[in-house]
Amino acid sequence: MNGKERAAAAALQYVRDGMVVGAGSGSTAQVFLEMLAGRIREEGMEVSIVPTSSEVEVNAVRLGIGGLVRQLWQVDRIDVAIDGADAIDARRNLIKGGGGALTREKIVDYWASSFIVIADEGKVVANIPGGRPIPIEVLPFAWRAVKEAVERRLGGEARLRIGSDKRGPVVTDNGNYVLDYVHPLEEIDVGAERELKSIPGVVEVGIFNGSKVSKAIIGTETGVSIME
Ligand code: DER
Repeated sequence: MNGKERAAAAALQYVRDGMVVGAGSGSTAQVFLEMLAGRIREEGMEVSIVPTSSEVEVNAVRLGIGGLVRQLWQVDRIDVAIDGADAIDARRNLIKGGGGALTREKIVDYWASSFIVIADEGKVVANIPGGRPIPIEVLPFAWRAVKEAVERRLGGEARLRIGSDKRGPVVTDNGNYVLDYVHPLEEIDVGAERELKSIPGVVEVGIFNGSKVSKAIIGTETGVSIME
């Protein structure tokens, strides 16, 4: 097993029969979903799955558990959300949004009774953003205005995310664009989440406050370490 697999396998133990599970996006969360599908098939475990992106919905159908998918408005709670991260620091602050799903992820992750992050040790940084860009979901109408405002307030550069297999800007599941903001310093205060969110046209910011993270499971080549 690699770090992602070890973290995903460890997270599986926090899922119980009858739970409503928030399913994160990205490759690590996909490993978790595959393992969860296995438990469901082999043990007849009954859970509801709330996807955080169209990627997760498609994967659930592909894994034969599409019938367990519920839209967020169909459930009255999220018992546990399992999600990845682009970076995580010692206070469990996260950078998320590398996969462009940050808005639905934050809604599900922050609403969950328990929010568990799974990542390999390569995602651990001293302080966020740890050299990673900070994704910002913006209304298409406002992308240039937000870009200018962010650069004026915080310095650095905010780049419109352009598709690799799709020409033109990446469009999120919510019909918005993404700016990848490169902060000029190694560290950014977690309060920047609120400051950036206050800019008109910003839909969501890829800074997740560590106070919302119940635990982080960091997978290594030899085992897992838990941050809580
Ligand atoms: O987009 C996201 O927030 C994902 O969770 C991402 O940050 C983690 O993706 P990975 O598990 O493929 O590295």
